[in-house]
Amino acid sequence: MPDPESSQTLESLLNVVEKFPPPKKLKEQAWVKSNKIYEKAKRDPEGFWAEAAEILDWFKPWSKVLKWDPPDSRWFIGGKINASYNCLDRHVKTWRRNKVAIFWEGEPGDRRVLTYSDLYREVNRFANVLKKMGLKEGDRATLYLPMIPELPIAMLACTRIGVIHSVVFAGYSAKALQERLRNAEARLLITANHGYRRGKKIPLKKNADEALQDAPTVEKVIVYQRSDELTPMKNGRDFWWHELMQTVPPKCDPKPLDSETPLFTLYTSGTTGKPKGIVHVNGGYLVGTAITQKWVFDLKDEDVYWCTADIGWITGHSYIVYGPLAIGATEVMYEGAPDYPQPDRFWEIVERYGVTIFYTAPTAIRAFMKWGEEWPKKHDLSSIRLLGSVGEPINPQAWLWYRSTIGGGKCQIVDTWWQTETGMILITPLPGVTVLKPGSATLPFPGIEADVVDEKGNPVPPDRGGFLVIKNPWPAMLKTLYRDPERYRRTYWTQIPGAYFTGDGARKDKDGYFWIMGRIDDVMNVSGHRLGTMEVESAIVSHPFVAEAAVVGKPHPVKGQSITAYVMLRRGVKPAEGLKDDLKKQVRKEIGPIAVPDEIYVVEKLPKTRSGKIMRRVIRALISGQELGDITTLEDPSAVEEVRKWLKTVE
Ligand code: 7RM
Repeated sequence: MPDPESSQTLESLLNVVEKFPPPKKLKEQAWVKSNKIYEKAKRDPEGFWAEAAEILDWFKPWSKVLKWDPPDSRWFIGGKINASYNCLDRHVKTWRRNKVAIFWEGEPGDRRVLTYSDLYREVNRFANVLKKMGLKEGDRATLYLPMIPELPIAMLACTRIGVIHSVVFAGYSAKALQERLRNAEARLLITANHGYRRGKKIPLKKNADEALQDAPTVEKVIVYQRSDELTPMKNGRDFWWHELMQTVPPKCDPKPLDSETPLFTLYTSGTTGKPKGIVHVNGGYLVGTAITQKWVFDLKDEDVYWCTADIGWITGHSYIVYGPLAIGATEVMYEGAPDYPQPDRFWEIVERYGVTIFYTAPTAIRAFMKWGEEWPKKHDLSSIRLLGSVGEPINPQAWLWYRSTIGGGKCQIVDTWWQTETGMILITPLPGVTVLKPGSATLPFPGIEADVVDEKGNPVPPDRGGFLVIKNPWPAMLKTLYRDPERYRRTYWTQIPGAYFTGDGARKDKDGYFWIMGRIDDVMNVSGHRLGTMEVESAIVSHPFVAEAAVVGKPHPVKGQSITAYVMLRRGVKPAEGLKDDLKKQVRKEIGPIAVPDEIYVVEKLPKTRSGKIMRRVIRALISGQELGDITTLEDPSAVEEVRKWLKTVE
């Protein structure tokens, strides 16, 4: 078990910053006005979640809120529900039918506005397309699409008929897509001829063709035509989205699904080279995302909400697709990069649509700081009333800059801690209630019991580092890992007795506020992207010249972490000119551009423990310049010395 104290950051600094109580105006109109809700939820968590579940429309009410048989949870037992019905049908029956659901903007500047009725029509038809392709409840469809409205349309169409979607981030390579198609045993792949990123075309269909060379379960491919550019189509396998849409009837009834039927799988990085297929189900996930969307973002019908994440990650699933649409929100969706064509693209969008709630990642905020205030200053951002942060710890300096420069000094910031696995936000301020401390995700959401413990599961004293755990079940919790229940149990439920192990280190201050310190396992967080060190290592090792590799995350002022790789070559191989570039290419090919190391060092040997494990943690601590005081209790001190010596020979 790794030592959480080794990832302690900025502790003394964090203690001295100012506090920010909710302004009166915000408090008066907020959905949650009083902190009594915490008491209430604590007294009767199941009653609390039962009430929360009223936020949705159920075809059949559940008979029991929770059956908790650790590590297996069942929520809203016996209930029948449909996500697409909740996100669409129930809104088009009301005044919201012509309300804007999505203001969409493509990177090249194309724009589309979709009302709830528009989305409803597209989703109905596309659900019929899926049926026509022979898909039925329980089948898997993999979605490899850019940030275009067709992505949420395809997701909702899947949920309409009980098809389990598996979205693969469009920045992943053909190889990574192939691995995910194979693991999910997908019958259908939905993609586009290409996407756009920083003005360049990303050849999605070409990648898909490459992936499909060895993904035998995939029978058919649907291709959305993002531009006029054509792509080779394989007869009998590949179909154009727009052609299929013309061949099907306009209506498709939503299928009432059991609360516990899978809604989607989403792959995320863990501590081995093999990504984990996180499984979320219909009932609990939708309750958890809808209630947090409403309360954490204090989202009202009049708001224009914008979450800048990519739907390829969990943040986009929960807080672009299911959360906002379930509660009938109006939102912005943007396809491309924040600095294309210029570093004010986001602010131009905020101004154009009058965004009122803006949710982004610390890495983006630090990039904006670097680019300079002149870019946001060019635009009228006064519509913004609430800010959000997610994906990694936000340093107080970035927090304060975000509040003053983007929020005009008047906005609260919700720093939301959660994970792919948790499905919903678990540690967060409630904007009308919580006194903020810059850099702290503050307190567990009502009904959530989080703590900071040692490896035996005992709570550590205030202001001491430990493992962040969740002590009771919550509705949007993952159910299992796709086709690997044993890994599910082992990864999350055996490390700390009686609790869900998050993999994060944290401390709690005297007021009970949580300060998340980041991952304590072999998972990196690079520009808010979660990547396993072993995933990157196995990509590097797949190069024929490489014998072994050690990959570590190193603190980086903008990205949070950057990737450093130490590489040992096979016997007889000389480090030739261009080798490092080849290795970078290899990683790009195996995983995608997000995983390419910033630094690669060719070394003679790698420091290992006696049992043969690479001492990544010691390397990481030393290259981060961290205090090693506590590492020695868990690690052989001579190992630390050895790595220290070894590092000297490297750089
Ligand atoms: C939502 C998401 C999860 C990991 C998690 C943390 C880190 C996320 C925060 C944060 C500090 C936050 N899902 N993390 N949010 N750390 N403060 N507000 O990012 O599965 O991709 O990553 O991200 O380490 O374990 S994720």
